[in-house]
Amino acid sequence: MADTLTRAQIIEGTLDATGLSVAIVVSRFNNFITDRLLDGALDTLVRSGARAEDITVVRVPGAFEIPSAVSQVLGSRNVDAVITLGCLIKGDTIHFDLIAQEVTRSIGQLALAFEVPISFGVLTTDTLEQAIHRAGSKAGNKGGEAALAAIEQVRLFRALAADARARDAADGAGDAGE
Ligand code: INI
Repeated sequence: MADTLTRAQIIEGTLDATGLSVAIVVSRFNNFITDRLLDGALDTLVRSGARAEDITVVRVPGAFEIPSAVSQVLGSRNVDAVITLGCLIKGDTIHFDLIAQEVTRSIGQLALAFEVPISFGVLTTDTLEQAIHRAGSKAGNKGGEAALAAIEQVRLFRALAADARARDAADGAGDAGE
């Protein structure tokens, strides 16, 4: 297995955000949590090489509004990636389940429909305590993780495109020799 992996072609993204322009769509609902997620995402982007001037923060009322805002951003701006941040905390009704499912599914669909990477930093937790743990304390900062995922996907997509071009060029050179 280890030997196969040594000889296999491995394509993966780096965590270099130099020169990238990124939109962050963040919801205000539970803003004491989403503000921390935003801090984590901004900090990670800048530490990874992005310029503050190349980051756009789009605020929406609640998690439910995130997918439609992502769609608008991608239709109107030239960005390399979109980071989505929100916080859904389970209540006593099925409201949470309905919104959580819809938001997750819609962001996934957008990620497939657009060629721009979209990362998922929407917390869906049973309790406020769990959300706090994921917004910069015990369980890290999911905003920062979503930023890293977005950067890596941009670099991966570019590496895949470069690999495809190199293989096309090699095929063309082979054809010319025939
Ligand atoms: N929005 C959230 O972002 N998190 C929640 O926990 C939440 N709860 O529990 O209701 C929530 N509801 C609002 C929703 O996202 C929409 O903004 C609202 O329904 C208006 O469309």
